[in-house]
Amino acid sequence: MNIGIVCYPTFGGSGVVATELAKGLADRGHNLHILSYSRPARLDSFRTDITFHEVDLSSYPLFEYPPYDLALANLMVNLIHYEKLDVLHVHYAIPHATSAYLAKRILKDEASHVPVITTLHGTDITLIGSDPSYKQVVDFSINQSDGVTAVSEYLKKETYRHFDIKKDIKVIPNFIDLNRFKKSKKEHFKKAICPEGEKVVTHVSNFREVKRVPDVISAFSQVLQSGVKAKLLMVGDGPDRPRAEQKCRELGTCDHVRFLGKQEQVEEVLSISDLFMIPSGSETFGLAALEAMSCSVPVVSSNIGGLPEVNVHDETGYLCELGDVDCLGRRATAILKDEELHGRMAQAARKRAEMFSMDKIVSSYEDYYKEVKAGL
Ligand code: GMT
Repeated sequence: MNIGIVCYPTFGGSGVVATELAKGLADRGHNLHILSYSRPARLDSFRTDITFHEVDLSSYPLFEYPPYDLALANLMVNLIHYEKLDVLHVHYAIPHATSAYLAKRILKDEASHVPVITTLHGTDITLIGSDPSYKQVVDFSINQSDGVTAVSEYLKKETYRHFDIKKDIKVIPNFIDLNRFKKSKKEHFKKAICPEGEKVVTHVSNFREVKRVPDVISAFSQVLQSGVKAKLLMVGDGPDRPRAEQKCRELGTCDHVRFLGKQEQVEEVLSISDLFMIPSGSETFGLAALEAMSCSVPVVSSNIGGLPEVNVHDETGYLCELGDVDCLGRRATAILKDEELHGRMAQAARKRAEMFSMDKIVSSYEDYYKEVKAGL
């Protein structure tokens, strides 16, 4: 099949999932076209079976805000027409599902056999999508898609709660490349960061407010107070990084905290990690937690959204109520202090990650494309 995949190019989860899906589908012999405003971070090597198409946003003095959704729709029209797309799969509803609707309307019969599949990822529903400025358009565009998937049961329920969706939403969870994300020996790296054999606590995110990064710093400070020798690795960057840095200055823990910025090879950092902390205020899945688990790293997370569908309490780690920093610190300390418990959870984490194997989930998408196409 010729498959068009539309996504945001950033390090954010939806862009990662879309790009990894494109690679997985190309590995199965499909021809992939990725549409975005710049080359996705995870599209890191040259492949003849994946073509990247940059959305061309011509600027004009009249446009304080260039109409990205129109330029994207125009590119979709061209790809359906010239590249003979069989499927158009958009990741993140805003504005991708709306542009896809417009492209199909422009092409009329010529595109009637091309299903538009919209995958909902999270903030397109829970934060931005339900904002009154976008709600009507998002509702309409999801209903106009030929197929709709959500990355967790939680997100499916939230979508029905926020919108008047007439369609069946299929849950296809996010996935992980188990060969890439596995614990590998990085002793030199660990020695450099932890010369005294300290334990490593890691957090990975885009440092937006919703990730509650200052909570990670506070909980880690409790770990240190309990007497555990540890280092905290903060991977990623974003608006709340200064707040997190300020927090460690206030708590006097900066000597034990390293802000590593954005990293391409997160699996290398996870390979030397003993614990992953994700205290988000909202998370429809928590791909970062799954990446850690796949590297045999137990997770301490908040008990919200789709996180309990990934991190199983008392098995792969612990869940704490939202904002309960004390619980995060206590649970992290318990895992780091008890080798037997740590070993058991690390093993269970990897085992749980295997349920989200790339192979299995890419097949689910492939089957879903065929099913929706057959129903057109
Ligand atoms: O988490 C973010 O801020 C980025 C966002 C995105 O759209 O890229 O992530 C969402 O999609 C990911 C992939 O499906 C999920 O793993 C994240 O949980 C979800 N984020 C939120 O719901 C806040």
